[in-house]
Amino acid sequence: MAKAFSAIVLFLVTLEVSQVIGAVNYCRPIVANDTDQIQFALNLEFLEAEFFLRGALGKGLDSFAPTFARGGPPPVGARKANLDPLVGRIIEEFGYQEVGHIRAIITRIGGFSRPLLDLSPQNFAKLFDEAFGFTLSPPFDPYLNSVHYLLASYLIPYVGLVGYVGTIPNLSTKNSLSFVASLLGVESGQDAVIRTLLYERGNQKVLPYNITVAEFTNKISGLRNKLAMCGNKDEGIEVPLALGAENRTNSNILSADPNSLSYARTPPEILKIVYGTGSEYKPGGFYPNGGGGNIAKSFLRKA
Ligand SMILES: *[C@@H]1O[C@H](CO)[C@@H](O)[C@H](O)[C@H]1NC(C)=O
Ligand SMILES: *[C@@H]1O[C@H](CO)[C@@H](O)[C@H](O)[C@H]1NC(C)=O
Ligand SMILES: *[C@@H]1O[C@H](CO)[C@@H](O)[C@H](O)[C@H]1NC(C)=O
Ligand SMILES: CC(=O)N[C@H]1CO[C@H](CO)[C@@H](O)[C@@H]1O
Repeated sequence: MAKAFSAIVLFLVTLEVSQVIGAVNYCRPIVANDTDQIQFALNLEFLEAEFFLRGALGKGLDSFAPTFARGGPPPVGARKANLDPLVGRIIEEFGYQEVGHIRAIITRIGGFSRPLLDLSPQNFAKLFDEAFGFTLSPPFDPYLNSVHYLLASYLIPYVGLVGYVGTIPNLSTKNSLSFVASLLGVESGQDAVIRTLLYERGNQKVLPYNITVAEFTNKISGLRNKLAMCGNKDEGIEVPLALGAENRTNSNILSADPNSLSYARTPPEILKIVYGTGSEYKPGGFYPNGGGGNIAKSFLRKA
């Protein structure tokens, strides 16, 4: 009797949770044409361009390509980061690469206004607190030094990379395929460089916290998996053997599946992560007002 009762309660609770989460959980590709799918990536390219350019140089997209934002508001909260010369040079180059990606997307298929981006230390601090499940003290500041900035950067190109991997099988023309493949190539290179720089520092403490760089990456990856709700597609730089390449190594400089193939994410999964809300219908995080383009907007309309 008690058993049956708790089974019913469990059923009701499960029902309630699944209604809150939404009946459809998109771990499968969505239906959208090539234009909309490629344009979706512009959301992440804007985010990366602004974070990298402003972090390295203290000025953003509008200083290099004023028309690309199409009148969208400037990001809030970004600052020049206190980077060492090597990291500064690398991030500056990444920033220019994102300007190129934005140009390529808007000249080939057209763009949309830059969405409002929140690059404030408070927004990063909130995400990092969520990743750890407690409040870091003092609050995490992405602009404090190279290690902090690299950890903040760990958050971003990887999401672009898995997004491009997810987009490719669903594209219909050869032109689109070759274009997205070329964007993916550079995006994955950026992610690899960031992860390598972090791996070199893997066992260092991220001062002033008593937590290593490797633990930070594991927590951030864990948060992204949790927000996206589609299983393990994201791994830190040091992992148990069972997650390492061929089960033979704890190093995990590249995050990949058991056959060392890149993980893929759908647009809804990506929105769940970059909104920081676990819901593609509920903007927040880096995009306080939500993303641009037909795909992101279609979810906002249904919110
Ligand atoms: C792609 O779909 C959108 C609607 O989501 C439509 O406005 C646009 O015209 C379509 N583009 C092409 C090239 O079919
Ligand atoms: C830092 O953490 C380690 C274990 O992760 C612990 O042994 C050590 O006591 C901690 N140090 C401080 C100052 O809290
Ligand atoms: C690695 O271990 C997992 C289980 O943890 C297993 O599924 C997989 O086949 C193993 N891979 C190799 C190459 O042995
Ligand atoms: C445009 C396109 O190819 N859309 C397909 C993406 O993938 C889903 C699921 O496999 C299909 O239903 C769409 O038709």
